[in-house]
Amino acid sequence: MPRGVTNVSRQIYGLHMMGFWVCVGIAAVVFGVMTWSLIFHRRSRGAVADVTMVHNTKVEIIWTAIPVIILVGMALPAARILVRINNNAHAQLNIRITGFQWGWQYQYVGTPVSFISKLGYRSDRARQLDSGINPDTVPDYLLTVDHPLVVPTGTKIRLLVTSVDVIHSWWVPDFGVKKDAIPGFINEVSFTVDPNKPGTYRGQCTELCGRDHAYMPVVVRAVSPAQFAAWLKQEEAQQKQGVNLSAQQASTQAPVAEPTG
Ligand SMILES: [Cu+2]
Repeated sequence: MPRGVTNVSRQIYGLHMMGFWVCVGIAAVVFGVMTWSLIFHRRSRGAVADVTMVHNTKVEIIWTAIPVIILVGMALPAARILVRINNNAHAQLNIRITGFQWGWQYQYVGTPVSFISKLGYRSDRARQLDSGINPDTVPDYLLTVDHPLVVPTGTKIRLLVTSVDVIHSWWVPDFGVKKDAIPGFINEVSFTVDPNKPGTYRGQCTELCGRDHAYMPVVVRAVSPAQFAAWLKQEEAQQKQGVNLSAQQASTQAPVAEPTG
């Protein structure tokens, strides 16, 4: 389990490790007592089973109370963290993610920036049946995309996750984020990438969604807020240019001849 690079992932990791060490402690006590009994209370040492003891209220209360205390002790921090990581208030950037068969659409809410992210070209070529390309020669095989999602570090980002066809799930282990993309629903999740942890983070669709489920990876590039602002500006300009171009094309294109006969 990765410790991850977000506030969310670190809390989940901490919770996981707490549960892990509690289990280790319980195992040590249980197996310790069992091993001690096996060694020092065996028949060859003259031990005789006490067949008259069939009930002991005090012992039963103890072995009921101890697990209850342990479970409540683990449930309290778990509930506290669940509430904390589901707090989507005061997000500084909203991104709508729409899953489809087979890729992701990213829309930066409040800006015209919107694009589709699909499996990288080299991986896509190599994965074809009888492509003749050895996947080992493709860097980050099946884990690259044409247009990665770009997010600023140190910024609370809220994702609004949905789908247009079947259920997908957007998952980036290093972020501690995994949210189902369900048609007709908008699921929310938020996270903040540590300011000192820019980089490229990879994930996958994690809800079996059909034939090409394995071929719709997630790639997120976390950059400094200044770099992000510059990138967003550039994307906005490009998007505008694209709109102008298609408008121009539409006005200059000769009308398609009606089929005759
Ligand atoms: Cu999917």
